[in-house]
Amino acid sequence: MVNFSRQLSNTRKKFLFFGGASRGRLLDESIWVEIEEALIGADVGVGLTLKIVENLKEGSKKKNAETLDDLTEILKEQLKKILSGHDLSLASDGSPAVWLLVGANGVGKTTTIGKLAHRAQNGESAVVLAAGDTFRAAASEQLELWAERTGVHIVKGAEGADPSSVIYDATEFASARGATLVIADTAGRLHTKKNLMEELSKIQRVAEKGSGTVNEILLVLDSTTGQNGLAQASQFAEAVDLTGIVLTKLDGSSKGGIIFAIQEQLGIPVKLVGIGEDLEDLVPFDAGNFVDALFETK
Ligand SMILES: Nc1nc2c(ncn2[C@@H]2O[C@H](COP(=O)(O)OP(=O)(O)O)[C@@H](O)[C@H]2O)c(=O)[nH]1
Ligand SMILES: [Mg+2]
Repeated sequence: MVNFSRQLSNTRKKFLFFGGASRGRLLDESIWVEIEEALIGADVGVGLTLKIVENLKEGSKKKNAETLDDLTEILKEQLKKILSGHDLSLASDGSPAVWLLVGANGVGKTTTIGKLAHRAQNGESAVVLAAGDTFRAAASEQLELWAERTGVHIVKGAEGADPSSVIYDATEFASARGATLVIADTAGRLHTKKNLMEELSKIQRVAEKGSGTVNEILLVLDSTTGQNGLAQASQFAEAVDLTGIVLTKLDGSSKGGIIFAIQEQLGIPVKLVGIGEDLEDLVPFDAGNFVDALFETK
């Protein structure tokens, strides 16, 4: 279990207002504006921040909060409630579950698939990778390297092939071999390109024509992009039934606060967090550890 302490060292700087010298500060009228500024500055988002501050005002009365420190404890409870970790699901009948990874270019989709294959291999599931990024030949070669490193099968198509059919083929291949999980790569796409977003809905439909069921559609978001991630997430959520977010590159990011805005505004849980470039650097999201690490004072 990762405690997020090291990975959040940059994001934590945005939450410094709540720690350090002013911790014992007595509550006064001006503190609410300062809290507002601190949360907005930490990428929590304007709408959610206003809501949080309202709740904090109420909570501070109920609990007779006297200092900033007292408020911070109430705030941490609120933030933990907003986030809640969720497991990734497999099909209950042993037929192949399909996990689709979608997102913009360079956010970490292919790397995350390698890490997921590694985790699944260590667990119960027999895995097949589907090289659904047929846009560039280099993309399936990159996925093939991950397949070799993790020792799982991969199904590829020719460059320019229909990604739907590659993913369909992978589910049939998995089914024939009794594999329980297909993890499918897709080409990176801009959330503003309508036809590419429609292609995603097609992939979802076709993947379910055979023996597979799409159990997870995971939007991969680069945590260093901050508020733009929210715009991406809402567009992707319109095109496909997102089941979760993978927040990558949290190591080094200072904009991890975006996680609250996504969860609150879209109701899509953050399921996994990428914390580096190696196989082991993907961890299940744990709200308690995450929030505690944000407010850690050394
Ligand atoms: N530091 C860090 N780098 C990552 C993480 N996930 C992916 N990357 C890097 O981000 C770059 C793009 O990753 P890639 O998987 O090719 O992105 P894709 O275009 O979405 O498939 C690569 O250099 C990865 O090593 C992460 O969690 N932390
Ligand atoms: Mg890729």
